[in-house]
Amino acid sequence: PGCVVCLGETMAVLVPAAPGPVRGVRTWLRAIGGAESNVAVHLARLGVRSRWVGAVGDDAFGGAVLDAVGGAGVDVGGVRVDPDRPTGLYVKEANAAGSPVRYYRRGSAASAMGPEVSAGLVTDDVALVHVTGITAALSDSCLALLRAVLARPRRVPVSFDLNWRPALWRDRDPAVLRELADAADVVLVGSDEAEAVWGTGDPDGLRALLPNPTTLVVKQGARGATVVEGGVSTFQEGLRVEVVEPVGAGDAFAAGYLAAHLAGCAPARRLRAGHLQAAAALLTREDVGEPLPPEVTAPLLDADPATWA
Ligand code: KDG
Repeated sequence: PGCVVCLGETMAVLVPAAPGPVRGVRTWLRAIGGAESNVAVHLARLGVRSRWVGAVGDDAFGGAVLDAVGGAGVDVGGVRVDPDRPTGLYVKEANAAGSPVRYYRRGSAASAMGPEVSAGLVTDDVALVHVTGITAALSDSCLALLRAVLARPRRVPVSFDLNWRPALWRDRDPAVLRELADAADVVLVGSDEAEAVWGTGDPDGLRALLPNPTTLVVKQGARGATVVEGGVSTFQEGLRVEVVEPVGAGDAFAAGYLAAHLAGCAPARRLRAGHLQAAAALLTREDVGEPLPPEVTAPLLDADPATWA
């Protein structure tokens, strides 16, 4: 299959070296995180070619982001290095309950991206463009960029993950998220976040709100997830894991799901592939943790990922 382009902001992340309230922490683990580049990293690990497009500052955190994402095998050749604005940063209090986050990203390099970034985004080798609702909240120019991508000038399909981040929407109107989601081909949403933004997390209710996407994927927490496609709903249970830290699990799910989607798999298999990636992410305090070993994953999928098609 072709390459997946993941477009969005990636930041440096500070996580307490030992769990505890942020105020008292003096020793930090510096990781990196960005919903879209997390998806790109997981895709690369699954053997799917991926490219991350975003912007970082000409600073040490930007360098660390490029090292980490590029080092994972993702093409970072299209990332803009902005000499005038910093790389975004966020701090998360890593705990299993929900990890409150604090962002330091206003005026970041990525927030200055605009529709000009969409020109040249889709080259001939691109099979899918992946975006998320986070980008819509970063700035007016980022919202315009998202709209330009969803207008699909090159007709390449777009997947959209809602990724509701209330802290980013305090002075913006989230109503735009419905328009953006409804313009995509594949929409991924969590039932809890959909409930918060749209008042329903139920797959049928969401289908009524978003009639246009070919595929709607609703993640229903620990219970499992449902694909609604062509009027048919397919539910698949999740895997039971002892959650260490949940941030990043949705991105891992998206990557597993999209890899199986690109391989032409049926809905149940796509959902299983998503659950498997999510389980690995739930077991780590970083946004993108180490992959689960094949002896764990292969029996869960009934087959080696290399033979998915
Ligand atoms: O999905 C995980 C992301 O939320 C995290 O890596 C950081 O992109 C991020 C954000 O904006 O919250």
